[in-house]
Amino acid sequence: MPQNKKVLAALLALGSFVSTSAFAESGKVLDQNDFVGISFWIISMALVAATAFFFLETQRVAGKWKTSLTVSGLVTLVAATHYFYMREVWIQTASTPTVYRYIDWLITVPLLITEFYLILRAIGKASAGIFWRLIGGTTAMLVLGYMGEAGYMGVWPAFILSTLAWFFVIYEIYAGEAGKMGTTQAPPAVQAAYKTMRAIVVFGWAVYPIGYFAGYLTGGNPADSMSTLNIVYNFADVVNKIGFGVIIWNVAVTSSESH
Ligand SMILES: *C/C=C(C)/C=C/C=C(C)/C=C/C1=C(C)CCCC1(C)C
Repeated sequence: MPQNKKVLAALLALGSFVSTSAFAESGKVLDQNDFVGISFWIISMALVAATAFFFLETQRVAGKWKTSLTVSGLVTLVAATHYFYMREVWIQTASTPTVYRYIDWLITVPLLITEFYLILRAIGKASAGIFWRLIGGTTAMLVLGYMGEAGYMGVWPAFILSTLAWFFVIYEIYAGEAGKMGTTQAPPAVQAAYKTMRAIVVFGWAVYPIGYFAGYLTGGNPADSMSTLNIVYNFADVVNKIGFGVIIWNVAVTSSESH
């Protein structure tokens, strides 16, 4: 069965990433009181499990849902790999792995936002404009966020401009062309999923600017601020990468079984 072989190959590739370590030769291990490090560890494993799950479940759903589920698995695969590195950076150096975090986001966020486009395409004729507005908005949001966190730009202006780009994306999925299509043309189960997914882009994604704010804009002790920033970002990734994928999995399975 070629389908099974493909899934198996993907899982083997995943397995080889599990041992990936940025600093294999240094002797430092996870400290039992390092709760930020522990959160990196737990989430990296949850992402591995979620990836295996999404890839395996592609076999169970109807053809038009397979791409959506595969993309969910790619998001958690890319994130898992980055989490192994981020975990090591944190454990070995106690510093914030900003560059890995943003490389991860720069790949996973466009993939996540593409899920809206894929869902709309599974139900009708979605225009390419929808796709490019979603990709453009999220990319601007992330580039500006990185410029703030990495010191290429003031932390406040980066925060404000990045938030505006996020609002632009929210506008598109609520009141723009995507929003209209997702809430009128789709069958009820898909409409429900679409609405939950866009609520995640508002409420789940809102956790990231809160993390940024806590990390850079409260004027608190830098070490504490960085611990809070990492815990908040890590928590947000569980909701927005694994939780988001589970919603897509649910609508894919429900809609496949009802045909
Ligand atoms: C899997 C990773 C996801 C879904 C990451 C999402 C990240 C954001 C929504 C970040 C947003 C930001 C702002 C709205 C303002 C401050 C800077 C950011 C980049 C943290």
